[in-house]
Amino acid sequence: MLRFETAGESHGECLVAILTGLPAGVPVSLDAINRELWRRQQGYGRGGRMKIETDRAQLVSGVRHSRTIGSPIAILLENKDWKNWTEALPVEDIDGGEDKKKPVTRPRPGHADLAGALKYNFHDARYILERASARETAARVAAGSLAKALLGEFGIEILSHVIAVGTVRLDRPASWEELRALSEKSEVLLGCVDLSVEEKMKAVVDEAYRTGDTVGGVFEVVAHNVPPGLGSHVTWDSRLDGRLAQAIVSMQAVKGVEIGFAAEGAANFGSAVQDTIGYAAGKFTRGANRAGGLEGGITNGQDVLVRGLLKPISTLRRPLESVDLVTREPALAAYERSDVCVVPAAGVIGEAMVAITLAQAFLEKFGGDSLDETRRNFDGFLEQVHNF
Ligand code: EPS
Repeated sequence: MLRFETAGESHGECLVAILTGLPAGVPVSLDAINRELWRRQQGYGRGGRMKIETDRAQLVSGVRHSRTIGSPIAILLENKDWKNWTEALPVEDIDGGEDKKKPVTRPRPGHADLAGALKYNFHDARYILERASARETAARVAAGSLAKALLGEFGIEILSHVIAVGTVRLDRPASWEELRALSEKSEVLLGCVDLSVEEKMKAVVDEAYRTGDTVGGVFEVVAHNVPPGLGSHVTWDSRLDGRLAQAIVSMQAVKGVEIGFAAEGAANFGSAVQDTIGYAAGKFTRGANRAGGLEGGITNGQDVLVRGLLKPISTLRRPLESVDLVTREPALAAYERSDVCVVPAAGVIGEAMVAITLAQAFLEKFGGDSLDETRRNFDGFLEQVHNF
């Protein structure tokens, strides 16, 4: 079973990702992991923190001579900002340390501050926000890049793009070639495949900057060349659509998920929504891919399409009304610095979450302690489908 965990706080020493269950023999490239980490840090609308951090993966176990060896893979990511927080967030309490703390007592509406403070019984939301912060997603992306490495061995690729920022929306499908070109860019604006739409998205972010506000949007993750047969209809928790939904909504600031053209489907008659089935040249064909590559919770061989709906970041330069946790007096919510728009970064994180979830389903189906064994099982199944 492929399992992963992350640890680490936003202004602590480092982030940690542990991935267990990858077969031995998967090729691993540090450059490829670091490229994914770089992609996550990009996008118009990022705040001051991204100027401090340059995320680089340090692999401390599970990979030797550029291949996995089957043991748990531990990845460390340094928080460069930690040097500014050593006195505010020490591991051990120190004499006179009280003055050095940076308590957050004015919870931000929309952040985990208040709910977390109530739950964990802190009158300082600092202890909550440090872990709730989307900084944690750097560790997810590092783990996801290893899941991508496994899937890549079987021709499966996963990319993303931005389809909406605020009310500006890309109203046409993006081709796989466009997504690939986007992923290879050395400068990222808003991650939209259409430059004229991207300019309009930029204007929305500029307006948010001007007014001390923030803006959300929608990203789409596409998994390409996915074999049929991942996931299952037989139990509620083996349905892959549900598992992908959990993976995406677990991301900070994501409040909704859509598989395929769900919203459009809900507004139309069945005859216009289902993907018709044909047969040509010894293969089943489909009239469209409105189902987003999943039927009955099982991949059907079409591209898997998953969208995440991201609310605007909850830390606002022009803060909203709140109440002080200690005095209980009305107060404006805390603000130090923040991102204004993170939709392109969320797309990259979404890729990681989809990659991990697909890799889990892939290994459930094909298993194998070594890549060779996994490949034999995979090839055998493809042959069975071919001869169906
Ligand atoms: C975040 C607040 C900001 C973001 C951070 C998420 O950090 P800081 O409080 O240090 O300014 O930059 O995102 C990241 C650090 C990152 O790597 O994506 C929050 O509160 O969620």
